[in-house]
Amino acid sequence: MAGSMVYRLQVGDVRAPYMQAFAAALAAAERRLDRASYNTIAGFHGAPGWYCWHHQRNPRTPEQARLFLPWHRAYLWWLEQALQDRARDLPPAIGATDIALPWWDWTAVANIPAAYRAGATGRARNPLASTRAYVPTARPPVDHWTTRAPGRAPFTRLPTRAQVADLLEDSDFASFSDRLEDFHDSVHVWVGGDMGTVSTAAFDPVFFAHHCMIDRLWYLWQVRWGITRIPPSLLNLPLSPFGLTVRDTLSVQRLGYEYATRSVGLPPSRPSRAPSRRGSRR
Ligand SMILES: [Cu+2]
Repeated sequence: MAGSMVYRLQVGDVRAPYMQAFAAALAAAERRLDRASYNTIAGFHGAPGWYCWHHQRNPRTPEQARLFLPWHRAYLWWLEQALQDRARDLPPAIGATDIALPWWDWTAVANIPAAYRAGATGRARNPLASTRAYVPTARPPVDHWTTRAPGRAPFTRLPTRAQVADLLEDSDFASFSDRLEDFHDSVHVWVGGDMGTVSTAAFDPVFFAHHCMIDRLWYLWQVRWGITRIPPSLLNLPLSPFGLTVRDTLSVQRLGYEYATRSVGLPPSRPSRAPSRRGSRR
């Protein structure tokens, strides 16, 4: 339910209750035609909204580039809220389960997660496998079912666990953000198809599982280094169109979600440096 705390979990079997609830809410959002529709929200990132801060149509100053993590955190939160609003459209048995975005740990699962592949549900259409990207006002107009070409881009590899562990040692926000953005880019290119193009990447539902992993890595970094370790000049910058500022995105608990710090896939943070989880909440 909107307003309560949800736990974001690793992408699991599509028959797991939390995955079913997520997929059902996503399918309900895909069916809508209004501002709460998946198509509208997907359109914020590239075509037709172009709100995303990491593409060339924005005059990219170094400062704006560092909005990469806060902007996408706000974006994920926006979709998660919209999906939680869909709970009331679902059968009670499914709608009673917390709806949260799952994350794809590409350091552990070096493939599109099974739940996001066609046929995973045994039904005619898996809402996580593909969605219809429809932007008639774009030039050229966009109207197709999203596709992928995983692993086919030459010279592109998914980031490794060792690379991510090394990255989390980087205490400088700007450097951490830029390095994480580079890893993020390679996953987009590795998935290919729509994910490889800024204009339509967010229409592919796996976009949000990928970005949830990116957001989780920022969260793990924050647990280790503290949530106030960010340039003060960024704090009051707006994150359009979400009505949030960078400051509003620093605490995931304030946004109504949590990641388990001991989730698989990453080594635990070093006890000598890690602030306690409670201590990092302010
Ligand atoms: Cu991205």
